[in-house]
Amino acid sequence: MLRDRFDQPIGDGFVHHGTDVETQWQEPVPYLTPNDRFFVRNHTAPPRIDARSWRLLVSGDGVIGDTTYSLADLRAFTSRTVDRALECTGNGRRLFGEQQGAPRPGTQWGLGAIGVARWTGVPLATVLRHAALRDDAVQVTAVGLDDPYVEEGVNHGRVRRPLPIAKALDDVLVAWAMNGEPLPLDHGYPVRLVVPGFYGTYWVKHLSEITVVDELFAGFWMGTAYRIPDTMGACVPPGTAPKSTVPIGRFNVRSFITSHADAATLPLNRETLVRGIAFDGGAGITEVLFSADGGRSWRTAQLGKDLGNYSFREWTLPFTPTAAGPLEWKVRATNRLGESQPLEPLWNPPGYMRNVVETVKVNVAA
Ligand SMILES: Nc1nc2c(c(=O)[nH]1)N[C@H]1C(S)=C(S)[C@@H](COP(=O)(O)O)O[C@H]1N2
Ligand SMILES: [Mo]
Repeated sequence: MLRDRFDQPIGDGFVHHGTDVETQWQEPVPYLTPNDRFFVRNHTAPPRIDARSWRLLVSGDGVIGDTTYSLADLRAFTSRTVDRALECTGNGRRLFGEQQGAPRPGTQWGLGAIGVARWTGVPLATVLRHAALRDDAVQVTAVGLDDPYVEEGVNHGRVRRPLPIAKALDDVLVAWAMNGEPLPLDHGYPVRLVVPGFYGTYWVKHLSEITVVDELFAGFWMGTAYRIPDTMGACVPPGTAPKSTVPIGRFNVRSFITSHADAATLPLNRETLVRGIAFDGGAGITEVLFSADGGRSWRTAQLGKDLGNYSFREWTLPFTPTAAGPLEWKVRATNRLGESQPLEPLWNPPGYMRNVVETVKVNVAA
């Protein structure tokens, strides 16, 4: 259960991490993640907003004058409904500690800080053009209405995240519905951004203002938070202090085994169907390889139906163990751009954008 009132706690079916909750995989993984199973990342708490008096303000040097929109104004534009995955930048962070012996600070997510939902809203491009966008606009910053985020006594202000103008005009939605229902409190009621293929930090919830600027904004939310070493293309050994950083952007290619967890037991000489999901930042998954021997040999998994480049790509592989004892399973996906997953993790101080080939350790019963 997800709360629809403030006096209710978020219910069962989740792994709890303070103000955040993590999805527990169901088998088979549903095509769309139900609202009451969808992970939540709240820096503070959802604000109390009356949708009737709520307004979105579009302002800044990048537009000719300020414009405000009510929910009815937004709904009056031509809307779109799309299926898009939302992944937290820190998804899998706990595994840096568990699997690589290099724990990272922040929400200790397993692999459940991702879901796919059907979002309905108006293209941000429609709103920006209606608000008379100027040619020299370079960046669009969305601000949320939840309380300012305070970390170790430092007030970083309200959650906000600047988007490059090209992405803002491409496929971003100003959304009010999730899986056919009004946005739940914890998922951004009444309106949030949907930023296809980009990590969750860009998907600002409880939207209040969109500021369009003709100069780049830095500040905490862009200059400090959610950045990774610019060496992410190469392997950085744990503990390396990055010389310079770049903002995080598109989802990395990833794949998970969802049918079996660590310490699962399999019967000897009997076929087991191994299954899981793969996804990337929108290019589309073309291949999933599975290893039952810790990465020494690989077999090609069967890909499920292509449900669109921003949905999960299901994969399956029938496997018959022929000897008793422990096995190390690994899964590795590749996308249409030829991007794949590294065998060694690309380590970074905040534990972002994990996409190392994950390992599940199972046992074959004698
Ligand atoms: N206003 C607001 N927007 C926010 C956040 C937040 O704390 N406040 N968290 C961001 C982060 S880090 C993520 S991963 C996603 C999570 O969206 P969800 O809670 O709907 O799953 O929302 C983003 N938008
Ligand atoms: Mo996140």
